[in-house]
Amino acid sequence: MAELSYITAGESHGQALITLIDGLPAGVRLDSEIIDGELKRRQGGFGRGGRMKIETDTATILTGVRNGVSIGAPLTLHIHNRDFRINEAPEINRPRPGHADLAGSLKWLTTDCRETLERASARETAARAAAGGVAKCLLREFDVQCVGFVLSIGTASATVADDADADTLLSTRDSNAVYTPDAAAVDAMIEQVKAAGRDRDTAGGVVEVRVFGLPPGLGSCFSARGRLDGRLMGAIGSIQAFKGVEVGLGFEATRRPGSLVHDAIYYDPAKRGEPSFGFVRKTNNAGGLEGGMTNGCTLVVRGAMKPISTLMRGMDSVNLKTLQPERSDYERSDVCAVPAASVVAENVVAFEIARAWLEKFGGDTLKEVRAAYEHYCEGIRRLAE
Ligand code: EPS
Repeated sequence: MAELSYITAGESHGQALITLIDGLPAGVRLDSEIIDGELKRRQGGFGRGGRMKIETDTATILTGVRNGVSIGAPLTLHIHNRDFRINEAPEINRPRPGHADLAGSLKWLTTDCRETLERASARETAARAAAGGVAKCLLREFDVQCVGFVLSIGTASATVADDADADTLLSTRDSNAVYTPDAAAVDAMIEQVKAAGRDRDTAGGVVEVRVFGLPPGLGSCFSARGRLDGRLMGAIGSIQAFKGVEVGLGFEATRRPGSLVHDAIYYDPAKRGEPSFGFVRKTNNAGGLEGGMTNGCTLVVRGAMKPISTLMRGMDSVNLKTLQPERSDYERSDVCAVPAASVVAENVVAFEIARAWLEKFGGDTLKEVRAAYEHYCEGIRRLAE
């Protein structure tokens, strides 16, 4: 039984994107509506550019499946690129500040940034969203729900209640073009994107992911690798253009005394049937993680996305062929991909949670995973007997 893992392959303007997932147990129903739903949402959001009008991302599951159900073998997903022109696309010699262009060209000893940017492009996040979609097919079996949304774009911020439930977040988030659960913040966020577009500039923002329904004890405090907070930070920090990650209160915790940071523990027998098993908190400043493990509260993690580095107005750069100062290259780009990035963040978090889930409850089949989970829950319920 392998650890749940995935790798992606594929270039922005290559033939296709591929996701290869290993370690998924047999017996998981792979729902195309879920996987393609993630892909569709990732393509949307106010601020996207011309490329998303060309592509219609859907995933074909090539291997590891029989009649729509996983068989436990490696799973391969294929997303076709309509804009497939990698061999004809022109050279890029004037690196865009903020993109992988310069560092990659030096690393791979070339003056053509395209050698690097084709793979560095955030197009790759479609393949990650597909991996997250598969993870969600597992997690829904246990009523675990991951909800990603936009918290801010530029200086426009949403206000989101700490105790909002998943359905409340989803209903507002899915009814506006910036994927935020605060209807009152939508116009201001859209205006931030429009203003950036008018300036031939780009806009960044903050996304948040909450995970509902997690039992305590996923992850481990016994090793650096086992700590789930580190893994989630790594997963979000590895998304293209992300420059910061917070769990729970995050950096705000440093400005408060411990008594106003840590979430006091109470026991409420009426809540024994909930993921907290009755060990309740009045606050969730820890964001559902203590000692690198889930604690039964909602998991809360945020990521900061810088503005996209392909600017219509360009920036000062250097031509790698002539070493003369020139403006950076521009072909086409999004003005803002923060809504799309909220979908990617939701999905990379879903995958990390699924991985941690299988570490604790793993088995060759979904049946065994379910039995291990139920056995564990029973163990917690009987702790104080
Ligand atoms: C990207 C550049 C743009 C974006 C792309 C990321 O693509 P193109 O160069 O084809 O216009 O649209 O994002 C996607 C294609 C996507 O699917 O999200 C970049 O350079 O990072």
